[in-house]
Amino acid sequence: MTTPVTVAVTGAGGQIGYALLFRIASGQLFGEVPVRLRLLEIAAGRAAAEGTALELQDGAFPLLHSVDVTEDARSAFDGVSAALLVGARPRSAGMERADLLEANGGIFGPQGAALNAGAADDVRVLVVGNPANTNALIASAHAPDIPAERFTAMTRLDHNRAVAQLAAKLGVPVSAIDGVIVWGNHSASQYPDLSHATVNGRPATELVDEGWLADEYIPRVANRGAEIIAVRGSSSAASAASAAIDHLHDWVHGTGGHWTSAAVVSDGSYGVPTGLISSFPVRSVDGRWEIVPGLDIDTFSRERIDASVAELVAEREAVRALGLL
Ligand code: NAX
Repeated sequence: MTTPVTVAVTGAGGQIGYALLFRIASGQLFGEVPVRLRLLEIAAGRAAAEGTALELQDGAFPLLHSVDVTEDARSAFDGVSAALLVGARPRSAGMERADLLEANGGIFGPQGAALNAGAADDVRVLVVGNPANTNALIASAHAPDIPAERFTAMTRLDHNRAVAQLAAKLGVPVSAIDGVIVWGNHSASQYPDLSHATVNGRPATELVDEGWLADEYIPRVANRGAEIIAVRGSSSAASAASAAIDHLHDWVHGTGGHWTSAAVVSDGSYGVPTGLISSFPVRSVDGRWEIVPGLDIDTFSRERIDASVAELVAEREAVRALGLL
């Protein structure tokens, strides 16, 4: 039998965890490889995670080797090849941004240290819990023995939304669309960029007008999370889980010449300060994310990329000032 791969999911008792775990158990991340699942929760979410573990057992997934529920990050991350950091501290009423960053620093710093202590050499980390980019930066800073490029944050949901909204506007299947980019922070400042996108091989910018792009498309994609909450009554869950699967699947198996969007550590490309975890156009080649090089950036795009990156710089300064980096 093939050696099982160990995958940890934090916040496993939450709604994204519930949508995510069954897809991992069915082999959608690593393919035909047995999976050992580790579910990390805090005391308040433990019973929900235990219940999910029972249901995972009832799924009788041929590839599911085992499921363990724990409140201890070191046990959860011991030997993991993939860690999906979903659990985070949400903003409560009256909470300032600095308080939110500090509360999450208290989660992602120790989780980074626990990954550093015990993760497998090939570990890949995807941070979903918000503020995702900066939480990933904090975790990475506490894991000096794990290469920084193994820490990523999720903007794939934003990317998928950007592709789907363009497809809906033009009445084409999503498979007709290529070259969409989401830049910057996973927040309302993100920039969904169609300047390099194609639709059945034709430039998307020839098919949509600038007014729609600036006044409808960009705000709709950037604020889609709020739209889902308004309609559904709770935040995106299955689509977020699906995007997490897409991100890790592509990281492991490659993007086959196409590109997608992911928040990865900046090497200074496109004027994004080195070390920030920012969303870029990326390809996955030989199990590594590569930032797509050499794209022309027009003035409209430059302003929007700079605004979102400025927000990331401010978050980094805030967590530095709090001693979290
Ligand atoms: P839920 O509140 O349903 O679940 C979160 C779970 O995390 C809870 O069960 C809680 O007990 C657990 N948890 C909290 N602190 C923990 C810790 N230190 N260790 C382990 N578990 C912990 O939230 P859910 O809807 O599942 O969303 C999870 C996170 O994803 C939130 O931060 C949310 O903002 C973020 N999102 C990020 C998205 C992205 O595109 N990057 C999109 C979807 C989502 O909004």
